[in-house]
Amino acid sequence: MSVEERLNKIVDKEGAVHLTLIDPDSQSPEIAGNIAREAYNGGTDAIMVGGSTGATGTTVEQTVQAIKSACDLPVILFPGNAGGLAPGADAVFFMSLLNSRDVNYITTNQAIGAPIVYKQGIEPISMAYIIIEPGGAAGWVGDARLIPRNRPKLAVAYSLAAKYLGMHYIYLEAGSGSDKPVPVEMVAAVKKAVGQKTKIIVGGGIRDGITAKERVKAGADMIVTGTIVEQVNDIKGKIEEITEAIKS
Ligand code: 1GP
Repeated sequence: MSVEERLNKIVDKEGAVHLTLIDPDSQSPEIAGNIAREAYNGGTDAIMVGGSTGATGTTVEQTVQAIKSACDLPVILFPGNAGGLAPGADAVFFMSLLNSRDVNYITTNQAIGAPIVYKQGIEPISMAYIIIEPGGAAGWVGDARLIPRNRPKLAVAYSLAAKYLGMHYIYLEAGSGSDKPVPVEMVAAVKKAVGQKTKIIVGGGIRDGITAKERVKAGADMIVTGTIVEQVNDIKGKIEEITEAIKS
């Protein structure tokens, strides 16, 4: 079964998927492996590996290896650019930052990265990346024309464009460590427009079960959390709080 099929099956069966994001630039591969194991014990469904800065080459490769040996979860690359690709992962979110002003983040890194993905035999999962205010480092690095938080219609417009372009997943990103997660009204409007088949991922600034659950109730199929695993001592307990809140 492909990683995409596996994730979609979890959405069907359990109501939502939880993804733990590990930035290889934030800790040693060994600690990344420990975080992944704890998140696995807390019920997370897959590990994403990536970051906007410093997550390239051997740093990514060694982190992927450490996570693979620490737990039995799929590892999905979440590259900031083509340099974030590395062998050993199960899949890659093959994404285009649709609301970027910079063609590098819309199609050029994708063209540079595609032959690498092909050669390494990593499963590409087609994804639109849409950055919402405040946008964090990803918004700045990706030169995104940030979608205002009070303009759900603009998020819907980009999301429908993503669907019509054939993308399977749509990631609504508020930015890592954001003080404001993507508004519930925006998630609901996007889900209503794109329907069941296109999966909505929501991340950025989600730190507790209630915030995650509200977004799943609004229509998010997958929730990403990253920063919290770097902040709490009880990683398993924190991830459990979120997975228990979002799964039916
Ligand atoms: C960032 O959406 C992810 O790309 C996760 O955000 O670090 O705020 O959980 P946090």
